[in-house]
Amino acid sequence: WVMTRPISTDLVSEHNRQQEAALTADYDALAAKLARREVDIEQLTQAATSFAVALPSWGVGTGGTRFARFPGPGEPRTIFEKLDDCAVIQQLSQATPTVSLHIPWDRPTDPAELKGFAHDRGLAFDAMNSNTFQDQADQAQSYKYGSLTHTSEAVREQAIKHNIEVIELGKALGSKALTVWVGDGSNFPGQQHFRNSFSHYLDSAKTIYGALPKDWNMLLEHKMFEPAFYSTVIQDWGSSYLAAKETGERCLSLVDLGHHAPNVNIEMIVARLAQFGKLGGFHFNDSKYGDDDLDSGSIDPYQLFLVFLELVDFKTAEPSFTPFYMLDQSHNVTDPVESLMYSAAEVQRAFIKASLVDRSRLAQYQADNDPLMAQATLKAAFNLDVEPILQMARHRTGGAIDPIATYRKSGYRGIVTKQRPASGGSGSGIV
Ligand code: PSV
Ligand code: MN
Repeated sequence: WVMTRPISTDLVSEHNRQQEAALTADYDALAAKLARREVDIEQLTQAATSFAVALPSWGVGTGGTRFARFPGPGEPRTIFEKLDDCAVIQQLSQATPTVSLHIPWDRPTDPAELKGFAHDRGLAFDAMNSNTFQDQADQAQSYKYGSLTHTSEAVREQAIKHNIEVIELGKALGSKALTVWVGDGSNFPGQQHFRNSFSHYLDSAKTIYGALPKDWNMLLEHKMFEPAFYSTVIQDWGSSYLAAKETGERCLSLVDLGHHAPNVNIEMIVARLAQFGKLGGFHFNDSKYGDDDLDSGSIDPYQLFLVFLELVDFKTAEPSFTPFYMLDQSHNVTDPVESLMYSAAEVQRAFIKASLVDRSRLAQYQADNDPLMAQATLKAAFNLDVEPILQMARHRTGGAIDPIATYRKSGYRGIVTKQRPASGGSGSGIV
């Protein structure tokens, strides 16, 4: 078996060779600096090498808003082309070995064939995402007024059936989780009976959970608002926690960073869910105002670092803790391949910085009630430039020291633009 690599390995090696001397110098300097803090750089580089975040299949196409979508050149038209783009991201970044599929957007006609196609490109499948927030051409019931929480049993049954079908597809693809996000809610006070709709959700979730394989997790994703603007059934981590707890042991909460009000202390939500065994996964992205789906770390890298501070801390306490990490972003003005490579590295960077926080000092400052030095301990890690660690991790695993420059040099986008004629659609559209 020989892995299909979309970018010429000679080109990657050549590009890396040109950067190697600078990387060695930077890496050695950082190693010395870390050694003075009694931190072993090799352990961090090892941690960076093992770090992985899943790619959203929907993220490799150009996204849009409800006002417009400006398609980029060479957009993938099929799930196979999407996987080709994901393979580029993985080859150069070495941090994204899995893909999170959205059904029906990426429904495979032959799951075994798709699994083989992914495997040939060094990819596997992460959590499966169901979709009951849109109507499909062939469906009997409409989701206009909800899906898993709808007042009509027939609609709820259709939505449940869809989720079970997604589990079946995921089993064939080697996935281990189902992520459920519903847009159910209301636009008018009085439109919906709050308790009844939540009860319907709990009943539906339990039925879906009944079809979940023993080694799978069900991940419930909350979102404050949109598409329903007055109330949303699973609007916050409290509702998510309650639903996960009612549904079953392997039903956990998933935190999408963009699904909270501005300024909310998301890292504390993370800590709460973790403490009570209900933190199951993440959709990483960044936001300025709402669910902006901006690139991870582009607006508030400190928040991302603080989230990882909790994750690293909890992992130390509970070594079996292995949440699902996924990117969930909409790339409206950039080449999605570039954004995803850059974002994966931003998440990885937050993880590495959080890993080098001096925990015993922090604990001492907390015990001594020394707020200034406690936050200075965090800043000492956050302010350090760990780029050489990320570069070295990529270099050692066959990736690119500078993924974006290598990708641009490869001319991949130009090549696929010739192979993939424009699909034409420039209307509005979510991803
Ligand atoms: C909803 O806004 C969401 O975050 C869910 O994860 C969906 O699956 C995804 O975005 C759809 O783009
Ligand atoms: Mn999401």
